[in-house]
Amino acid sequence: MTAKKAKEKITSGMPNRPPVVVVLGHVDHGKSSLLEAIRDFKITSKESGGITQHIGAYEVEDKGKKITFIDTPGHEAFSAMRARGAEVADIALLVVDSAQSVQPQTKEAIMAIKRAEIPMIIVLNKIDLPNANPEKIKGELSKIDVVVESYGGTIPSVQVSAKEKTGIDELLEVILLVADMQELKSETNVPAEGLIIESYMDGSRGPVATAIVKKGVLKAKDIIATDLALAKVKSIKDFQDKEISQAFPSQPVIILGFEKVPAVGEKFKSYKTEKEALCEIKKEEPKREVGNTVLDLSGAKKVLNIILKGDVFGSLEAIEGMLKNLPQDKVVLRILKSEVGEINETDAKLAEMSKASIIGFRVKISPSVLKFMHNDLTQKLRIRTFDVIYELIQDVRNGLEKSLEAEIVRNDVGKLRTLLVFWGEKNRQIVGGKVTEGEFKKGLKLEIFRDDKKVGSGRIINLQRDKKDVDLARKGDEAGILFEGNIKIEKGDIVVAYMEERKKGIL
Ligand SMILES: Nc1nc2c(ncn2[C@@H]2O[C@H](COP(=O)(O)OP(=O)(O)OP(=O)(O)O)[C@@H](O)[C@H]2O)c(=O)[nH]1
Ligand SMILES: [Mg+2]
Repeated sequence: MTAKKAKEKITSGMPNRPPVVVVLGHVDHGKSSLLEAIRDFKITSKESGGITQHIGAYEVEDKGKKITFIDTPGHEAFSAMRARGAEVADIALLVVDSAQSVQPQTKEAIMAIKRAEIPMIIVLNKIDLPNANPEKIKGELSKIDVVVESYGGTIPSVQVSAKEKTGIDELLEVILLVADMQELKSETNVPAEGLIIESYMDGSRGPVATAIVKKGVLKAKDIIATDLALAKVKSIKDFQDKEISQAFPSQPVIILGFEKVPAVGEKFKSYKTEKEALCEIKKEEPKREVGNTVLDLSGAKKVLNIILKGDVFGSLEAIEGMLKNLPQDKVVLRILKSEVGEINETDAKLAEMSKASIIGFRVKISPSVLKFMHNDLTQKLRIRTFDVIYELIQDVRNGLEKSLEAEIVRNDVGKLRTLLVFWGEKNRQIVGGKVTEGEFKKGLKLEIFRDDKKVGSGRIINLQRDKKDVDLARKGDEAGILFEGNIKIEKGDIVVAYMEERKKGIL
């Protein structure tokens, strides 16, 4: 919609607004490829390993009608992003790989769509594959209460190939049809309102937020505020980073001018004056869950400190969520700080002070820190950066395991009843007895029991059978032991032989 056309609409009452369509589905089922096919615009090529790890918003125009699309990641870590995507959308596309089956995140997406109470369209993708079986998918979906039209339900389904760009026209038609039925209207003569769907700190531009306008017209130079952050808008850009003067309902925008990075999921509103906006801002930041968890350090647990830096809020949230799920019975993972932005000197100082590792996700290390690392001969500063979320998680897991001391595991090997004490001196004795359980070997550690109570310990210096040195005596054998220990063994004592094994720490 051009600004002029929109203006005409404002004057003629409640204008229509384009649908906001969220693309949801299991990892690798082809969400980004579908958007790429729709927009004929390379999105996937920019991603690390083709895995979407952030939320993206795009606008397309079909037969003069606009549609806003929100791409979401399918990886299990990003459930909050998917829920947020469904929350801001009018319609959901549920993408399912026709050659596969309904997967965990397919189900999770269905739950998010149902919670958001928006209509869904099933997109049966990868129909070009020889083993594609869309009927099987429809059957699976109907079993979980998602019944498509051809199965007697009300949910439209479309078969597409994002790769071969087939079925795209039909899909767009269905989207516009569903949108028409929703009669999406929006007030434009009210203060602008919207939802932040992604945010990050840009080295040169400062805080950058991606938002969807929900109501009103957002203009460059507006004063807006979320619950926590104020912005005297410096500029607004469309999804392609092109400067625009105003943005209308349903439009995805990039907003520059926030004083600090607003949190994803926050609503923003525009205000007449800065004073009015400031009144609405909450003074206290809500405590972030992970970083501020009160740790139960009773039982002398070990603690591994880390500092997390990420490209966008959404990925930090996902990483924190996954880290929280690592087993922490033996070592506690403490996230000292979790922040958007590059790894800077403040992080390095905090890391040094608290003996923490710095873990970066799709962020750079500032030149001053790099220089410091270069000169740090002792290599005390541990900084690692990652592009793929599960590599990061694996690294932290390895760190936790490494910090565990090897556990010593004790295994009982044999039992002997003492029948005779031959000889003794200071801490040595020769005793004879019968092996009643297991076996006895030279070198094993021993514990001595009298009337079921442990009375001392020691080890086997030498072992004899029939007055000959042997390495082993089995159950039923009579054996002589040269014992060294802290007790005088008596006739009738029970001698237990055991082994100790050092086992690598397991979380
Ligand atoms: N044969 C075939 N392959 C496809 C099709 N659509 C996507 N793919 C392939 O499937 C893989 C995953 O595609 P993406 O678009 O990255 O999947 P996604 O759902 O966005 O994945 P995440 O964002 O990580 O959840 C890529 O290798 C694509 O080339 C299709 O229609 N046919
Ligand atoms: Mg993707």
